[in-house]
Amino acid sequence: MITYSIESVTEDFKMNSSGALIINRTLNYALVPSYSFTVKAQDSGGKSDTTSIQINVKDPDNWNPYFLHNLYYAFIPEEQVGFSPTIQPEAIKALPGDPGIDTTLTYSISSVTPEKYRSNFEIDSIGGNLSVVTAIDREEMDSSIISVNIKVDQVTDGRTATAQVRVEVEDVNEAPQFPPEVYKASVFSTDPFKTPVIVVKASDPDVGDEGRLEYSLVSGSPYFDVDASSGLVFVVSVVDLSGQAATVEVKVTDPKGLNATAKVEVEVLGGTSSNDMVTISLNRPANVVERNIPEMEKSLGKALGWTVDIIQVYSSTRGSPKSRTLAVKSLVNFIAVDKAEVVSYEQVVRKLQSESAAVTTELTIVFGEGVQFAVEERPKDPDSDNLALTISLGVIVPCVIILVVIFVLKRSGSFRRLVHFSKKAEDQAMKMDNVNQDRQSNRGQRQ
Ligand SMILES: [Ca+2]
Ligand SMILES: [Ca+2]
Ligand SMILES: [Ca+2]
Repeated sequence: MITYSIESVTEDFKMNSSGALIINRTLNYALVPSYSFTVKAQDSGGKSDTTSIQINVKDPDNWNPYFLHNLYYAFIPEEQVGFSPTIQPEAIKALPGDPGIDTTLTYSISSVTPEKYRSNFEIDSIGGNLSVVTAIDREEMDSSIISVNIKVDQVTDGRTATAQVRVEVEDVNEAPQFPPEVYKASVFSTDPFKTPVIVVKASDPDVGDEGRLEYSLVSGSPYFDVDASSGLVFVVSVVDLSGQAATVEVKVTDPKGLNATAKVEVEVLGGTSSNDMVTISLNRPANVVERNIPEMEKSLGKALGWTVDIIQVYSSTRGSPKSRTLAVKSLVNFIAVDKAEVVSYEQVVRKLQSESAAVTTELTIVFGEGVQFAVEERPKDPDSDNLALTISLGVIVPCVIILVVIFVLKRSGSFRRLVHFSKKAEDQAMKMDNVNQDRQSNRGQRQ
């Protein structure tokens, strides 16, 4: 009969007499990864032999990997690309649950909330470094927080762990912007102080900034100025620029000092004086004519072959009491422009007479059948007649005082128009609202 025994004694194994090797207690790879010992077989006569046994303990890896923190924090500035934020409380790191296993961990992003920011983030699969690959616009976000859910995979057996990075997108002040085009406008050299030239309008990406943008001129000018809040560029005095082109540079500044500039090219039409202004009368009320100024300019322009710019529309009851005896009538002051040159009074009157039929046909399209026009007598030139000026001052002054005149930016182009409106203050306020709307819409007309 043969009996078996372990020669080198270990408490972890035992062998029974029939030769079965038995695990005596739980093996721990971390403590003893392998055993080697000798076993002996012996017969009843005392003869024996030995052999060596090598036992390797397997590490079963029954632990998931884990992140050192369940929740990480990151702060990123908006509008930045290729940015790797500093992660708090420390850099993202995961470890295998079983330290004895040499396994590869790979990091990935499992989901992002809100989902639309999924493509904005990337994580380095080996190092776990989180980066922003597409800029995030803070102004487009409902909340400044984005949750990036990350995952680590243990390549060998697919065991995983998850964690979250709470990303806070920080607002950065951005500069205001003008549209890229150059603003173009025209004024007459005789235009008085405060004549509107054009409205410049910048935008600012930052919430709340837009309403607090301030406009100013890049350098002071004796010719033009700009209203700080509305962006309305207006004439100071352009009489010295007659026949020239001027460039006005307007700066817009946001509440934190970032700015942008825009150029306004202003053509100052020279040689214009009241001498070039032609007055015609129409048998239509002034308010009807006012409403049809663009159409009337177009139709007159078509009949005369020039660009017509209506300067003023008023009721014929102004001035001479004699005209009050007439039926409804309005007077229209205009100039004709041919290739940026103002056409002389005489030329315009001659053409109005020679093209009378064509003018009437065109005006009929605008004002309907029965419309009639007549060329009004040329007003006296005050400069050439000082005596007349002195005598007529008593008449002129009251007329000037009761006239409330405002300027309207022409919808079809950059000339501005002077329209006569009601004397009443509330009417004026209402009309100024309209002017402001016109100014706004004028922005879309830039060349
Ligand atoms: Ca932004
Ligand atoms: Ca911003
Ligand atoms: Ca800003």
